[in-house]
Order: sequence, then structure tokens, then C-alpha cells
Amino acid sequence: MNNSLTRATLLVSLLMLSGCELVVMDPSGDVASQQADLIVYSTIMMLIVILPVMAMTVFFAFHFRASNKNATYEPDWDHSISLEIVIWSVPMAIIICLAGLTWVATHRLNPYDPLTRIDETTPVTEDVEPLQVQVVALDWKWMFIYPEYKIATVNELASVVDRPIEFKLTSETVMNAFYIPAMSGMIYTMAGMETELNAVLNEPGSYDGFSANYSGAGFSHMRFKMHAFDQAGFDAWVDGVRSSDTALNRAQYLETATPSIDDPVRFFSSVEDGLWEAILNRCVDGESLCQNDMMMVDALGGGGLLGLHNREIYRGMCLADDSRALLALLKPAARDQWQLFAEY
Ligand SMILES: [Cu+2]
Repeated sequence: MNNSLTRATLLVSLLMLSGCELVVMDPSGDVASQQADLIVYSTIMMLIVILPVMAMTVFFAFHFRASNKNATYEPDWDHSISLEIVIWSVPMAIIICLAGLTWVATHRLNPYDPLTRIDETTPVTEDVEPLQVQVVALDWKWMFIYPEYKIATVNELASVVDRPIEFKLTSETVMNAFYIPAMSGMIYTMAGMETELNAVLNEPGSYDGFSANYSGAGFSHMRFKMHAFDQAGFDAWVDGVRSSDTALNRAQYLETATPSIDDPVRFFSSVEDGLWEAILNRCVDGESLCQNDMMMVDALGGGGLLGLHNREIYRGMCLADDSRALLALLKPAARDQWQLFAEY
């Protein structure tokens, strides 16, 4: 009874493990398949050490067992140059190879770099425009803004097969990790910061996406579907989103951003201008000082205790989409200097 239970548990966990491997090891996006290759090559390389060690463990335990009188007993043996050479050179060679492989792969797959190829045989040509998607991790749902189409969704993402996608990501509150295993590795989202991911999906289908970084009560429901359509399917999807009767303005954003668990898919027919910059700079409510303006205030002498009075002066003046407007107002002559400073 106990034995069959153990066996059943083992079988179930093996089946579950094979389920995980299917997506990660057989993905539908070029970036993820290169990452899967890296996992395979590294594993094979490490097995060069692991397999002989495991085999030798069994062999030594068996060969030098107490009852085997044929095994030579050498209690005073202490050093062997040839053994030392094998023990040190093989792992060192493997580490050098692993390091080289990882170095090349991580630089080639840098998520901030635009894609250079769509798949193994197709390079990205100059006329290919990546699909822009702005991602906001909310408590506990995902918001996706399509600046090119001026639409937005919650908990549903769509793309065109073989069209590179350029994600810009941020979070409204705590850290999350944006992860679509079929497409690429995960990338963190953090409030007040913009991370980036370049990826592509090469096969039509519907893929799972979720947060891979624990973020509180509704975390386990922070899931969405990513669709990869052909161009016609994508256009139809965009039309579907456009036919929604809700527009995404600042008030609507703040309402959507209130914590909620297990949210349905939502569509927004339009997106207010400058919303992404306001989200990124944490001033959607129009009350808070935008972070880029705050940084500028700091550059102008600081907003600490001594500069507290500045807050009232700056309130309402700063617009996220023109961070230099305030400076121009305060110090017109410094505007060009700031430009230099920003470039530096
Ligand atoms: Cu970590």
C-alpha cells in the first residue's frame, strides 16, 4: 500500500515535471528556443563530470567492499600527479567552456537589444517595425498598452506571428516578473523604473503568461493569455478592443489599479496621451510630483527638508511629457545646460 502510494506520487511528480519542460524546452519563440539550447548545452557539458562521478561512486563502493579480497589495499597511498591533472583540468576546461558559452549567449540574448533575427533563418531587416507594448504590473492583474494603436487591455495580450515585439515594463506597486515561457525568459517590473524586453513568437497560438515573482495575496491569479495571430487575426483583435465602450484615461487607470483578485479580461478603446509617462513617473493622480520632475528639482538644488517649500511651487506645473518645461520657467538660461547634462 505504502509502496504503491510512493510510486504513484513519483509518477505524478514526474508527469508534472515533464509538463514544465514541454514549454521551456520546446517553446514557440526564437529567444526562448535559444535559451533552451543554452540549457541543453550547459547540462551536457556538466554531465561530462557528473556521469563519471556517479558511475565511479557505484564502482568504488562495489569494488572496495569488505568481502572483495582481490581489491588492492593501499593504506599509505597519498599522491598521484596523473590523478591531480585529471581532477583539476577537466572541470577547469568545462568551466572555461561554460563561461564562454554563457557570455556569448547572454550578450546575444540581451533583452534590451533589438532582435537581429526572427528565427534561425530569417534576419530582421531594416523595414521591420517592432510591435510596441507597454506593460504595467498592477495588484493583481496585467495592463497592456499599445501606443501604436492607442488601445489597452487588462489580462490579455496579442501579437503578430514573426513580428518582433518591444516591451517596456513597469509596475504600479511592488516588484513582479513578467514571464511568458513560450516566448522568452522573465523580466522584472519595478515601480518608477522602466525595464525592457525584445522577443518574438514564431508560431500562432495562445500562450500562458504570469508573474514569476511573488507579489502578495492575488499573485496566483495574476495570469493572462498571450495570443499570436496572423496579421488579419490581429487586426480583427484590435478592432474588437476598439469596440469597447471604456476609454483609458487617468481616472479609469486609477480605478483599474485598485487591488483586485482574479480579474476578467478588459478592453479599453483609447488611451489618454502621456499616460505611460505618468505611470512611469508615478504621478497619474495629477497631485504627486512626477519623478522626472523631482529628479530635476534635485538637480536644481534638492527637494529635501530645506527645499520643502519647493513642493508647493512645483505643484501643478510639471507635466510628465515635458520635464524641461518647469526648468524653462524657472531658469530659462539653464535649459541648454540641462540638455548637456542629460546627454552626459
Ligand atoms: Cu531572483
